[in-house]
Amino acid sequence: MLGALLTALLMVLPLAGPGTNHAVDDPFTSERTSWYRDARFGMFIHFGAYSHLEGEYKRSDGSTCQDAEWIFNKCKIPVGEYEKLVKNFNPAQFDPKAIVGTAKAAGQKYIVITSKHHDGYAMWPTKVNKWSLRDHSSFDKSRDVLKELKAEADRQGIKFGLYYSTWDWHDPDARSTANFSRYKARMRAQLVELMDNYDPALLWFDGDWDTNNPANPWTKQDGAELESFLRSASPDMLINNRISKRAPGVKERRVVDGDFGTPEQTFPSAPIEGQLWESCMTIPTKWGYAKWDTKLKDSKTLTRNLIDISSRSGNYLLNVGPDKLGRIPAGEADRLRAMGSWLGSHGSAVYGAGASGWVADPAWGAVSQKGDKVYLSVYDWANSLHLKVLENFDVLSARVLGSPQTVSVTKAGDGFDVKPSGAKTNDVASVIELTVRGEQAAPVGTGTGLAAEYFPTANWTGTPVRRVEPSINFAWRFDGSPATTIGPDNFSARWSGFVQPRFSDTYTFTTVSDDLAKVWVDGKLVVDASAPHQVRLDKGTIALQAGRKYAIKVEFAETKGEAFMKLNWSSPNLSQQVVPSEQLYTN
Ligand code: FHN
Repeated sequence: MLGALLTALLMVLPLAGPGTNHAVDDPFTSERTSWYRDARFGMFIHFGAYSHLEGEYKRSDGSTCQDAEWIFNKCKIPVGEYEKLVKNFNPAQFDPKAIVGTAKAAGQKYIVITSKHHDGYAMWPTKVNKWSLRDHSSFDKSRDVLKELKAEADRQGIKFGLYYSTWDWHDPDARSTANFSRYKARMRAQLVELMDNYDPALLWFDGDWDTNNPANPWTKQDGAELESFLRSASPDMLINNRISKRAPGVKERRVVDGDFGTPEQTFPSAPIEGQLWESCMTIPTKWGYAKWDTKLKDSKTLTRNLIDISSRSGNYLLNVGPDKLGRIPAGEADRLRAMGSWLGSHGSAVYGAGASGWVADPAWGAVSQKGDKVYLSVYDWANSLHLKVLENFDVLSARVLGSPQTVSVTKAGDGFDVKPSGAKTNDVASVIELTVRGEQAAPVGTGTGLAAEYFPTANWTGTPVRRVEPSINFAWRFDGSPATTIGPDNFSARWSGFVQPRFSDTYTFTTVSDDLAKVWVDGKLVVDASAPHQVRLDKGTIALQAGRKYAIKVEFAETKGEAFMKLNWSSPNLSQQVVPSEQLYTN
């Protein structure tokens, strides 16, 4: 929670500069992100001034234009007319208990509600302007829907997050390069209000694309500065990757911005390399409420989406669009309750579970793993299900969740044949839980990190700054560098020592780098990203024996602009993480 004095200080104190590393921890393993990685399922809520129009705008010539949360823009509503329409917005039936209750019934563990969408309308009593539910509506002026929802979410044990669009169609300074700093100051002040008043566990930024409809002067540097400010203001808060800015014509987002990636209306076929991820999706076709938007995804599809997503170590942020009175549409609530019903008896296959490196994705469903449990979520039931294995492990026992039927598991070809004795238990997915035993990990290492040399040139020359570096996890961005005596451009680094795996596995080493990087393990060049590049992932593999120490040398150079360097590793027994200090030794 931010105090006014701290806010004022943070808004003027330099939050960066030489010697700053903006990477705060490893989101794959940090305590800060653990609730999020376990949650797997959240409720997105698109609720704003646009909800009042119910997806339809009748033009003066009698024609009708349809959209939802984009209606102001897509239907080219004159700003004065949009303001006039919104003046009648009165979500009197907004009921935080009902909304949080629906999320609970769905099995959703966190909520992310739009505090300000692209139309710039604030859903809280902002002091920054009068374009808000408090000051520009017919709603009860004593109410604060975000405060009510936050209080109810806290009461019911659900994390509370806020969506905020950096792109703003209503504030004229937001599309003016000349006055953009005034808009940024207002944005910063609003974000401080949101942190001070609602203490969000997560900020979900949006509007990061390049456009001139209207112009969006936000830059990657703005995003970097804002992320740095937010990290200082609220260190435990999670931030998504849309805080940055995508380059013109670029659809993909980078894995170096925020804590998690945000594929939308889709999800990947495997875990995203280099960053946590969360798929956001609608139940009908639109995010905001539209009375004509009546083609909803069925609950089986939605539940299987969740199962598939969590089996790839992702989260599912499923959206509801409350109507103009503030009510979740019945069709959306019904589907959420059906999902919650499945989760009620099968949730162990989702919550805290993730991708298993031990088995291949099966055709008959999805496989997730949590510790010594492997969950087979079966969509196409059969009396024999083949499981292709990628890593040797033993199956100690097997059972069908919610059924007394027996299950036999026998080695067969490239894996196991899993034979349930009875019928499926659920039309959405029946779950077979295997209790398994894999390779015993070697004891946790006693390492403290690698010997680091930081050079004031881009070619490893000059007098280096030397220290023991716990891990290679750096986001120097535009202004930071490895030491206060080294500038933000034209520097290089060498880390050397030994790496000690805990499993006998084929390890994948992955660098996330800008500009260049090379990694040698046991004398082998495993990663060669030596051509200067923008932010990029590069990887290579090498077989390693548990407990042994292998020589490792990593080189990095930054010429100009942004600088990032991260060394991750993974194996069939180890989901991706920054190579931790306890497995790194200077000698
Ligand atoms: O333009 C927005 C859209 O209205 C909605 O908020 C989605 C949700 O992820 N984000 C943007 C489109 O990518």
